[in-house]
Amino acid sequence: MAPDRTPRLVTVAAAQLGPNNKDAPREAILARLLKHMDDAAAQGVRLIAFPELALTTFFPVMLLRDADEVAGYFEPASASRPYGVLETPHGRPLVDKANALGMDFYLGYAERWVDADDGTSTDYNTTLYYSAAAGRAVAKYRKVHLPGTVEPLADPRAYQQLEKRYFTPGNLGFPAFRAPGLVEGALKADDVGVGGAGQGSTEGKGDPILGMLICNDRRWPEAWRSYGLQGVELVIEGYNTTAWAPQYDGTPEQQTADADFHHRLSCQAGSYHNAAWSINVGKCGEENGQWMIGGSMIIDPNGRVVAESKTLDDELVVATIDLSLCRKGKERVFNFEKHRRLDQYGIILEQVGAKEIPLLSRS
Ligand code: ING
Repeated sequence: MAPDRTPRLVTVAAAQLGPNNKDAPREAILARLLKHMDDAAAQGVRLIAFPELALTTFFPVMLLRDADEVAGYFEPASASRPYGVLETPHGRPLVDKANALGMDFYLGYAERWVDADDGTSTDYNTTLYYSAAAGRAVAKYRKVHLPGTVEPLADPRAYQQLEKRYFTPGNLGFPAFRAPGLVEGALKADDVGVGGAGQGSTEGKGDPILGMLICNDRRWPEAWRSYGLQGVELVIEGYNTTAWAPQYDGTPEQQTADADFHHRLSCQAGSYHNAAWSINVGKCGEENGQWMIGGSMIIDPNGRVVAESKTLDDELVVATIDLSLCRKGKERVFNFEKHRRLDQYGIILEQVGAKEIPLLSRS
């Protein structure tokens, strides 16, 4: 019997941002996000993705010693208000707009989680997914792979990357989730008989399975595969990626070309290796005197770029994606159940860093 390839169409958008310079008022940044949502709605978009740390400047490039100044970049969160950002003056308008337009959104922000019991706080580089159909945020992800250093590089000319200084590595794992209300006729748990129809008969028929990554995560295949093993159909990833830095070798042009290439390679490979669509959306351009790459892209489950940005500024990249195109890869080349060999992969979980194998002897 021919596999079911009924189209499961969703119109989505990568809402690329140009620079959020340090002195940019929160209101001005928020206005750009809201404009993106209005422009997206005019094109029938149902799901919009904003970059990593979309609400502020990418402050990890700066060595900030004033605790109050650092605190100003973070959004409140706690067990009683896990999505506190959505209740702030720069978050609530996004919810109101999403509800008015019937549009879901992925939003990157700096999260300060306060423990209700002992009052201690932990800082994460976080994203949330807001579902217009559910009328609430339905998922949170905290960036697992933090690049850069805790202490600033000594070279005064160096561009800093201090995410390990400001954030704690994510502790939520890679939790895939389903987004309701995006595809017609999605199968629900209630529709499956008490005995539960065989797994195969429900695969690729439910509400879309989504996964969230943040920036550097895209360079780690383990992150994508963790979602692939949950049946992910769409990975959303926002980023702020330095185009070049004076401390690295190569001209700014050469470094930027490499940064663009490695960005595209990582995203296309992640989508292809897990037979999933991806929305990859950057904050870019010259922010606080440092250049960040653009290259916001929507990539299909075959690894092909179906839409991409052309500028280094605010730019909406829109595509209507068919989630049923994931099925071929998931049922053939990347049918994990058929082809993966857990008994041979032990080293991947047993070892953190690379350990060179022994030297050859002279004899
Ligand atoms: N930025 C960069 C990124 O992974 C980086 C850091 C750039 C690491 C290039 C390695 C090479 O895109 C963030 N914010 O992770």
